[in-house]
Amino acid sequence: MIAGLLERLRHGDRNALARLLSITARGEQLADIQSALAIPCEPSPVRGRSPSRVVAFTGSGGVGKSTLIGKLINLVRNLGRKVAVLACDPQSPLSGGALLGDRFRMGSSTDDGVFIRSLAAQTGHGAIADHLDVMIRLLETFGFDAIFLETVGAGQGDVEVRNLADVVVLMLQPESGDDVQWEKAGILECADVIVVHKSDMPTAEQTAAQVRAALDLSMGRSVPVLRVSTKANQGHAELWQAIEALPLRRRPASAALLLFQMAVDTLRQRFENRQQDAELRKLVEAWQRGEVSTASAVETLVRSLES
Ligand SMILES: Nc1nc2c(ncn2[C@@H]2O[C@H](COP(=O)(O)OP(=O)(O)OP(=O)(O)O)[C@@H](O)[C@H]2O)c(=O)[nH]1
Ligand SMILES: [Mg+2]
Repeated sequence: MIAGLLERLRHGDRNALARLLSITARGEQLADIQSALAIPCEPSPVRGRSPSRVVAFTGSGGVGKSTLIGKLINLVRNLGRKVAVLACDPQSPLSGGALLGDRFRMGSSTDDGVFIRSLAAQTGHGAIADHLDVMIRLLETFGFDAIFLETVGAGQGDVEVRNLADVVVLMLQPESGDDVQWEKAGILECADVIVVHKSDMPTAEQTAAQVRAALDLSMGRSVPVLRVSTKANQGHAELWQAIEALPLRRRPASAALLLFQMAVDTLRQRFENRQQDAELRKLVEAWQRGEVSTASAVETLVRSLES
């Protein structure tokens, strides 16, 4: 079934894409999906295309991520590119992400070059929805030129998102009281572009100056700090230019790495099937009592999962 769906996805079937994303979001048949993605397709309408640009927009709740993304969708569409959005929502898929969909739908409801999906982020897993890497690969395979991720900034989650995205756009707003937080959490270090959003507010320039000063103090690299107001319709072209000027950070997924991920999934499945195993229980107890070292317990566990 997965191979069939992927074949349809590769030929531009949006229903197949939607179904595969849902299956992935539920964590089902991941090994099948990953192995099917790893097999080069023949013939493929995607071949010869330049790789997708994955851009993460991160920042506190209410900073205006969805509104800004809605605006950028229009800008990117006007350049003739196809764009997909994965909006990670920490609470429920019905608030932030759906709101973004609503906003965009208000503008243009029948555009085939746009795809928006909201995802529930898992608690205890940063601000990132599970299996986001596989979802990005699915959207890439479909042929989107730009893939936007909306994630609520949460320190650790930002670090994770950096591994998935080519470009991380950190959004701040004037008078948010966020300034102490971002300096402490090292969040600035994860950003490739910093947006002071809602720059229609009077203290925006002051905030931008503070950010520039903090950057000068903490890092040697130069990070663009841009003022953008979606309300006043200012700064979006400059933002997109800054994003496009950055190199694509992600390397094409290596087949060896995909295979390794599948091996890990298989081992996890075996482990879950053996939770009640007496041998395993004995090993865990001995380790807890300090009778076997951690290194040796790990070796024994790996060997016991070999078949
Ligand atoms: N003043 C001003 N307000 C804005 C601007 N852009 C968005 N807003 C307002 O900011 C509020 C939050 O916007 P959202 O786009 O929902 O913010 P978000 O970061 O996606 O929020 P979450 O998804 O809840 O994390 C809304 O009330 C917007 O109308 C702007 O450029 N200027
Ligand atoms: Mg939002």
